[in-house]
Order: sequence, then structure tokens, then C-alpha cells
Amino acid sequence: MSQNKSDKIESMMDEKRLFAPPAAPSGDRRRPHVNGMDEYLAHRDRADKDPEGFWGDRARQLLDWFTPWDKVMDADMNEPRIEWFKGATLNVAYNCLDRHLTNGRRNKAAIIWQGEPEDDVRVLTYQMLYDEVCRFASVLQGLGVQKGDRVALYMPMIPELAVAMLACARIGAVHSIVFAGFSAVSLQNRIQDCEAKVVVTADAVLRAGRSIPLKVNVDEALKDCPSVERVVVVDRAHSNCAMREGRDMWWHEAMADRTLDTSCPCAKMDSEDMLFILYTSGSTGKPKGVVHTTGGYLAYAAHTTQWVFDLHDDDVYWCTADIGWITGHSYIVYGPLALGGTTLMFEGVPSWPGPDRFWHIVEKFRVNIFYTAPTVIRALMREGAHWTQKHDLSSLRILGSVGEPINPEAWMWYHEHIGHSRLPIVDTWWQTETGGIMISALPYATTLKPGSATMPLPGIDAAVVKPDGTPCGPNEGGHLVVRKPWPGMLRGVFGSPERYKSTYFERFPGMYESGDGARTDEDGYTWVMGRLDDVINVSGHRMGTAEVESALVSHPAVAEAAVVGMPHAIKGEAIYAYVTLSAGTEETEELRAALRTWVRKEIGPIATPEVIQFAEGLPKTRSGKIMRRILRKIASGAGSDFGDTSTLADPGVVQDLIEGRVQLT
Ligand code: 6R9
Repeated sequence: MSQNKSDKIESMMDEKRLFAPPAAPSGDRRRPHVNGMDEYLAHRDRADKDPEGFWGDRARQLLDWFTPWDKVMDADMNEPRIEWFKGATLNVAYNCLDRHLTNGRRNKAAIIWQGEPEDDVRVLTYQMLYDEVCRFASVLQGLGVQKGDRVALYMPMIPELAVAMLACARIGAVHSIVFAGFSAVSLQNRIQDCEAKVVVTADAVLRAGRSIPLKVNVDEALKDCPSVERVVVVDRAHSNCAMREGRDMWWHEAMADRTLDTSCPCAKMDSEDMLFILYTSGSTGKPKGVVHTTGGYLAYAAHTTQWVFDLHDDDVYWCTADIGWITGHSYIVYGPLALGGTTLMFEGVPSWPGPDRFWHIVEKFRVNIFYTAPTVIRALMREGAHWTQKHDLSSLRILGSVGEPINPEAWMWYHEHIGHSRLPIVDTWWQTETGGIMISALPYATTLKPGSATMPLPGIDAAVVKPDGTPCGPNEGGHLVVRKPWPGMLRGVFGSPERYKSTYFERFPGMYESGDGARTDEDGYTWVMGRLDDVINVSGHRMGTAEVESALVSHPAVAEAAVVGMPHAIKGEAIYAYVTLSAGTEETEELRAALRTWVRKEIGPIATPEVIQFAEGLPKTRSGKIMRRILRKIASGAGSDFGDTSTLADPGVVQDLIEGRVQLT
């Protein structure tokens, strides 16, 4: 464990402050969905005793099904075989759109979009969003996209992205969203892996006052993607990107076709049909295509959105994530829209044109529920609380946090300056693989402890276990696992059943292994410590060390590379790379800069190493395994206390590495 992590844990170990939940808002219409601890405990009790009854009821209450299921759950995590709502049929777009046209929400704002330029605001009512989705679903069908085909979405945060997702869901196509900050190489790998037939993109991304070309990356990626037949391009920035005749078409032209079938019927999907693939970093090799299916995922997204954010019909709800990550999938698009909520979608960055961008938007749209990441809080905290005081934040009711453990200092700042010392903060622990929130407070029920995600949601059997799978005692650190299946869990790693099994279900038979370390305190509160595997959490985003290493060694000057996480005040963790150069290559500042650019280009800006240390050799065991524990220690500034180094082939390298340590400026 790195210095950073142990510091964090120490400060969290001392954390004793308690914050009671606020009184419920008055009025029947605003009665919290889970009102008080007694209701919470009743749900938990029911879910423990009768999980199928509990989840069946929730799925029936929250979604419209074309045909009912034969069995709520048929699962065995040993195999693993996971099926939820077996035999039932439904459609995700129907649940997010069609049904709201006749239940009184037709003219309600489904999406409020704030573009980066202040005046770029679009509001799509449920009717308008429905019309757009039907049109684009017809466009996709016209391009030959059929049920089960994969469509890659590589887009900025614009409403067309949500439209494209729902259009895929409508016709049973599987979307695979690639974060627009990823490079052409990353895009290419993902398209190749899922064999997408169509790519939807935009000419450029508007970000921090600049227009960053995007379509060029698609052109680059498609040099070696034979599965892709057509590309649809949104003209976001009027940047005159190149269009390839016969392959590329403009979104606005395709949508203007008056012969399109604007009532495009919903495909009847089996509950276990694939809804989307989302790639995420693991500890080894290439990113994994996490597979989510229709019924269980949507039921779980809707269920958690309703309970954790207490979403009501007249709320304006804002999750600041990018839809390129799972948080945006579940908590900007699917969860809120399934519930008929109003979801705010934002293009841009928190710091431009000023560090009060978010607070300005909260005031502008009277946001009630605000969900963001600790890295954002820390960055804005550094700019000073006076930026928050310029705005009326009194509309806020609930605050949320996701992506990494929130350190108590950031929690307190969030609570005092954004929550005016009265709002609950739901710190939500979950993963791409879990589909939705797993461990979190419920805003009107749970007493909070800053830095703890509190307790598993009702029906979620999360536990901290020892390496042999038996439960840890109070405050004993161990592996965070889930011992019972839940509807939102992943159903596979695309194209790789072995990797699915070995990554999540092998080490602890019959349980789901999260890869995170945690402890449970004497009150049953969970404190997540971070990854136990070789995954770094940079600004709340997962980055596999193996991915960055493989990008580095693909550079001709590099012989060997080892990458670890180092503590970083804003990002939580940053990337520290140790690089051994090929014989005869000189260690220069130019090369250092070139390697950083190289990684950016290979993977994307989030993978850029903060520090590159040139090293003569790496600390290896006699069997050739790099001892990352030592590298992590050195990166975090330690000069001694390296634990047992007796298995090192050459103990001398440690001292050399300490001497060559690069200080952050
Ligand atoms: C939703 C998301 C998952 C990893 C996860 C853990 C870390 C996320 C957290 C948290 C502590 C929280 N993580 N939320 N750690 N407290 N509230 O972030 O998914 O991108 O797959 O990352 O993020 O380490 O394993 P994903």
C-alpha cells in the first residue's frame, strides 16, 4: 500500500464526526422515497429474507415490462451464471421515453443541456427527446444496424450522445461509448474488440474555450477497423472536418430526411439481451469490455437513482460526470430518464471560464441534486470558498460523491460551502462492473461519517473478507466482495468468458471480487481504501499500470517500464513511471517530454505520466518479478522502510532509485 493510502487511512481512522440526516421535506409530494432509518431497516430486512420478492417488487414498481418474468433470479456466482427477470421482455427506450408521453410528463424537461458557451442551452422535453430518438433509430436502421450489432459512440457531451444511446436501445443495438478524451489508438482497440458496424462522432469537442478536433481521431482509428461501414458526424463546432465519400454522413442531414419512419417501433428485448459494452481498465493487458444487459441493469439504475438521490418529479438533477464513464451511463441517462426525471447535462470543465462554473449553473437552473467527484471538490476547494459565495445555492437538497474515497477535508468543505452545513452528502461506492451504486448513505435515513460510504444498500451483501474468504473483524482491512448477486451486475467481459470468470469470480468462490480494499468499523460503516490490484485511480478514473507500461515500451527508446501511483493533492493519485532506456540512448529532458506526449497519444491525456524517472535498473525478484511495492514507496517520497527486500536480485538498485527520484515541481 502506498504512503498516500496509508496516510489517508490514518486520517480516516481518526474520523469520528457524525452527521445526522436532515428532517424530511414537508408535503406528501416530497416525502422521501426512503423516509428515516426505520423504513431503511424494514427494506433491508425484507431484502435479506426474501431477495427475489424484494427485487421483483422493485422491478415491477419502477419499469414497464412487455411480458412478465418466469423467475426473478437464476444465478450462481461459482460458474458464474447470472440471469435476472428471466423470460421477461422490455425495451429500455420505451421505459425512458414512450411511457412518459402518456403519464403526464410529455411536456416536462427530460434533458436540460448547458453547452460550454453560456448561451448554448437546449431543453428537450420527453416528447422532443422521443422524436429525436425515433428519428435516429430509423437512421441507424437505414444504415443496416440490426438487433445485437455494435455501435461505437465517440462523442462530446452533447444531447446527440443521449439520443444515440437511446436510439440503439430502441432497436436492440449495443452501444459502446468511448470517452472523447481517449486517443485514436484507444478508440481503434475498442472498435476492433467489439467489431462495431457504425461509429457516431462529432467534428470537434468544445472544452475550456478551445475547439479540439475529434473526427480526425476517428479517421486515424478506422485505418484498421474493417468492421466499420458507416460514420455519422455531428457538426458541433463547424470546424470543417474532412468527410470520406460513401462512408461518412452528417447527423443533421441524415435526421432531416423526411422519409424517415418517425414512429420507429421498439424492439422487444429479452431481459438478458445485451444493452451496452463499456471498456474499463484492469490490472492486466488491454481494457475489458464490461457487458451489461437490459432488464437487470435498467431496474438497478432506476432503483438506485430513486433511493440514493431521492429523485422526485419536480427536481432538477445534475450529475457532472462525462457519459463516457459508467457514472454518466447510469446517472445522467438511464436512471433519471427511466424515472421520468429532469437530468442536466453539461459540456465543458469546472474551471472555465472561471472556477465558479458549477455554482453558476446550480444557480441558473436551480439545481436540487448535485453529484460530482472528490477530485473536482479538491480542485475547486483550492480556488477558495469565495467563488461559492457569489452564487445562490439554496436550491440544493442533496449532494453526492463518486469515483474515489473522499478525504474528510474535502468532505467537510463540500458540506460547509456547498451544503451550508445542512445537506446530506451521499458518498457512493460502485464500479463499472456493478452497473449502479452499491454502498451509500440514503439521504433521509443514514447518519454520515465523513470519508465513509456508510453501508451497503438494502439487498446488497457487500462484505470485507480475508484472503481465505472469511469475514474480517471490525476495522480489519481486507478484500471488498459481494456475496449475493444483484440485478445490475456485469454479465460478461465481451469476447472473453475466461477473463470474466478469472477476474471476478475465481479468487473467492461464490462471491464477486471488486478489487478494492476496505474495512468495516465497529458501527458497520464501510471505509473503502482503494484498489488492491495494479490499477491507479487518477481523478476518479481507472488506469491500468499495464496499459501505461505497454504504451511506454512501444516507444523505440524504452527498454523497460514500470508504472505506479503516487499521491497527488488534486487527482488523488497520479502516474509515476520508471523507465529504463535502450542501450546508447541518452537521458534528456526532450526525451522525457517526448515520452509523455507519446503516452498521451497512445492512450489519452488522462494517462499522461506526472513523473518519468529514468532508471538504470528496476527492483526485481530473482524470478524477474518487479517489486512494485518498493516503487510505490519511492514514488511517494519514502527513503527507508521498504519492508522485506531479501528476495531482490540486486538490492543496490533501491538506493539508486531513491537518489534518482524526481520531485514534482
Ligand atoms: C463509479 C466508478 C471504480 C473504482 C472502484 C473504487 C473507486 C468509486 C468510490 C470509490 C471509494 C467511492 N471508487 N467510487 N472508492 N469511494 N465512493 O467510479 O466506476 O470508473 O469503474 O471505478 O473507483 O476503487 O473500484 P469505475
